[in-house]
Amino acid sequence: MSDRNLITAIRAREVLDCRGLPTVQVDLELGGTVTGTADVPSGRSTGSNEARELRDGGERFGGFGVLEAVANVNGEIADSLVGTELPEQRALDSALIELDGTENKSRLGANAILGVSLAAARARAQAAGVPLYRALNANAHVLPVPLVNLINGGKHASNDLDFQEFIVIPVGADSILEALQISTEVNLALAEILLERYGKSALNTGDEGGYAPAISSPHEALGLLHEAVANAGHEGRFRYGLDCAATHLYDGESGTYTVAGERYDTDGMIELYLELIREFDVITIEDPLDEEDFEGFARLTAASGIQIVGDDLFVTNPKRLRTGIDQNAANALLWKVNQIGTLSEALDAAELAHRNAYKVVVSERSGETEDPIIADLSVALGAGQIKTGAPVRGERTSKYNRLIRISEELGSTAVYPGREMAPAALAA
Ligand code: 2PG
Ligand code: MG
Repeated sequence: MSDRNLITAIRAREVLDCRGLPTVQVDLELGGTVTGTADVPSGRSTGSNEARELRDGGERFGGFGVLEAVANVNGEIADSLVGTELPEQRALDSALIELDGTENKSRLGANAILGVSLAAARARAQAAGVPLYRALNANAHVLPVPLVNLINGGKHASNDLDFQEFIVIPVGADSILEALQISTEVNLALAEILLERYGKSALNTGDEGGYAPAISSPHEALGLLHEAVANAGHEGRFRYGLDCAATHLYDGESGTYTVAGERYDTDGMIELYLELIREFDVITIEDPLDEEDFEGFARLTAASGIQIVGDDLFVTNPKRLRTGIDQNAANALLWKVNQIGTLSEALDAAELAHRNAYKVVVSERSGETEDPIIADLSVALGAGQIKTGAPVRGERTSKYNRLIRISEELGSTAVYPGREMAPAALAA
């Protein structure tokens, strides 16, 4: 190891995310010359088993300040690392976990730890003179198919839609650029329909930039997406997806979910999903049931034959994913680095998923900054799918625009696996 790998500084600060709430930004400097910087994302519809982000409480920023996490980076973490050689990612992350000493990173804060973990990965790539996706995977060449969230509901919007995300999937595009073009055309067509049918207020948007019309029925929302695809002239090139975030619709006492004013037990929810799948070409559903209902997930996975994704169910945690795999609970992992709190543990979860024929969907959080790191991570993983909101607003477009640059860098080696996601008969 040379001086180039010497950690010469670690600095954190409080910056703002797209919701106007504070988050942690970390610089990690190597050899006095190269600095890797990373911002930490944050969720609103969080799973109860996620690693714990530290929030200050009190009056500043309504209690959402992160000065304590910042102080933990600038103090304890910097004290233990500055002046040492930057180890491999796994050794660094293990050292951070050990320093924290808790099961869920609640002492130093998952936001403090993840900021350092990601900034180190960036610094290492920069020192090597290669993009992050290449530093993490010498063979990286698969661009992800975007799961584009055009209608927002649930905790992400102030309307009466209970499901959180209504998604279009440009499976019939030939490249990421074309995927973004046709998805944006659909979004423009959707705006016209909404304006005409429901008036100006239907063009208000939710946390991830999707429209938040005053409707409540999932059938109506999916119907709108179909109409928008047809009006944009792209019929047959899209499939559809949902993130129901159903943990937040579940009442543990009665064992029921409330959707559009109706109550459903688990069997009723499964029936509802099977109906939506048949009627609307839905090919992926995330968090269809409560975060502890591995058994219900397994029944839906078997009955539906489509992609069932665990988000709050797995929280990017290899242990919970293992439980899910053993019970055939799902067939895809939603992958969010801040749910687990270090890059290495998140990579372990992705590897476990891939080894067990689970798909991996790399995901944003509702609280993002302009940091595009998940674009690089999705390509590094060869995940084949990314969920990063509507194609609007800087914190979402930064990821899409980074994918465009990566696809240019990959040139003719780039693969866009859209048609692999749709049934052959429909993909032609
Ligand atoms: C989700 C995410 C991101 P949040 O549920 O999948 O879309 O939302 O970051 O609020 O948990
Ligand atoms: Mg989710």
